[in-house]
Amino acid sequence: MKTLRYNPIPARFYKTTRDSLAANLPEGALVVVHANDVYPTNADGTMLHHQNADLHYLTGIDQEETTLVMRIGANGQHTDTLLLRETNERIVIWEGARLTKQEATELSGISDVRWSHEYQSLITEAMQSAKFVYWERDTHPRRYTDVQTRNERMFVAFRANYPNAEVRSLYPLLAKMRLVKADPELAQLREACKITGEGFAAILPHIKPGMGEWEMEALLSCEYIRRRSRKFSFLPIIASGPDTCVLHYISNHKVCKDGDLILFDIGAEYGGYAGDMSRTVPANGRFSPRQRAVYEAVLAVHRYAASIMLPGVHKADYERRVRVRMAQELVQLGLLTAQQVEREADDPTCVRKYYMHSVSHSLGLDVHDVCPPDPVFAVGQVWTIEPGIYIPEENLGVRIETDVLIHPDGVEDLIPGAPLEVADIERLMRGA
Ligand SMILES: [Mn+2]
Repeated sequence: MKTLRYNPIPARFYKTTRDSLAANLPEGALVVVHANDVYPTNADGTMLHHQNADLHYLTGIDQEETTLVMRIGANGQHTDTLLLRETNERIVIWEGARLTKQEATELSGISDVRWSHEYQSLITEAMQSAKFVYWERDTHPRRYTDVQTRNERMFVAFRANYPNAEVRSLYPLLAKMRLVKADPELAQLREACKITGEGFAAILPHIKPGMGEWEMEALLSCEYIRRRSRKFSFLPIIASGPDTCVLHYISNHKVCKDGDLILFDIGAEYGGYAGDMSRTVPANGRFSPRQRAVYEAVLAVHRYAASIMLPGVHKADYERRVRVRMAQELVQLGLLTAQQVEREADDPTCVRKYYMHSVSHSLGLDVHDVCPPDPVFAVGQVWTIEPGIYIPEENLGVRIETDVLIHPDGVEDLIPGAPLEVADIERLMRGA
């Protein structure tokens, strides 16, 4: 068996995901899902390969130039073929061994594994009986990019050969399936969250005024990778002082000062699954009265959000109720007036001046995991809870984010290893 940095999910899980997908597709459907490309940088340089999440979800194969082809028969029967980059001695010497057919079968549960040069003949053969084509095409509503993925590129070539094929989107089905996490996925997510929280707690005693944000990034990277994470699950935000109000600050280039807050929005990846956590701490280890007041306000909203995230609740209504609660806190802090809030008591959109994002997103293989357009909370879903208050005129921003699993009677914090309370943060920063 191939050894990996992470403990892989057993192959029977991937067989189950393919069975569920097939059960929701009509007879005569052809499913095609490609790996992501290895993206170029300059000259002969490349970026680290990041697998297509749907391919990972259906096969567990974390390797470039991989393709899953599924042919759906009657009553959810399906014939699956995995195409792999053919390995050779030169690849072994320069890049390290790629999966053998045997290893790919052990990881994915697919017995029919071929080399990728058979791709065209396989598609040609499959199209003789296919009635519908379900091609993996990322149609995430907030996706914006000029770069063509391998799935898109292969689709363009396919379209040229089969201009009349009836092509349908896989995205709605897979988004619905991926929203609810199975037990083996929860094990990976728990590990990603554990690494995320424990690694952060480990660096807290070392933070002090005069430290570069990049030094904190370096310490975190060390704590994550030594716990068998491959990398940050997204570009880490380590923002001090005025940049606590910049939502996606990632340059991490400043030195933090005495009296600054430092906002961390960070996560470790484990086995392809993402942790995502935010904590805001005082550079000198003690919150000022104003910093503390804002922190306690965000924490109160966080607690409220966690208390109303229950199975059956519509996410849109949950977001609205959190805005109502946030408005109370912003009035308390003197940032909004009671009159402003009263005018739109049911949904005080005036909170957007200081709280401009939503409170929760789904979490899984992707940090902002795929999700149907109007989700309803249900058991087995994993969401972030991340309210924030940002006051640029005071150089003061606070975000508190945990990842939670929904149970029948409420949510479970998947990152219990990182402090939430002011007293716990101050104690850990004293090294006590
Ligand atoms: Mn998040």
